[in-house]
Amino acid sequence: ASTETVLAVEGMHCASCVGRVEKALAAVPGVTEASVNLATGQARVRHGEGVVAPVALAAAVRDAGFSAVLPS
Ligand code: 9UX
Repeated sequence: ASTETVLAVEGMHCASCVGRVEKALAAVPGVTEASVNLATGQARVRHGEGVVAPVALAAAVRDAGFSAVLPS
């Protein structure tokens, strides 16, 4: 089964930022789809259930140069 994790991304200012975050998230093993909304800062990440640790997604976003907050 697959599930979705939603992160709040801070620090994006243009479409290019969105592309960088989407690419970083999509590169995390187990992720099948990542879409980022620039206006809301919301990143929706589709991945296998139990396959991806949410902290790994946040780490990927941070490695790409942005801030990420996981849902509480
Ligand atoms: Mo756009 Mo983002 O010019 O880090 S790429 S602001």
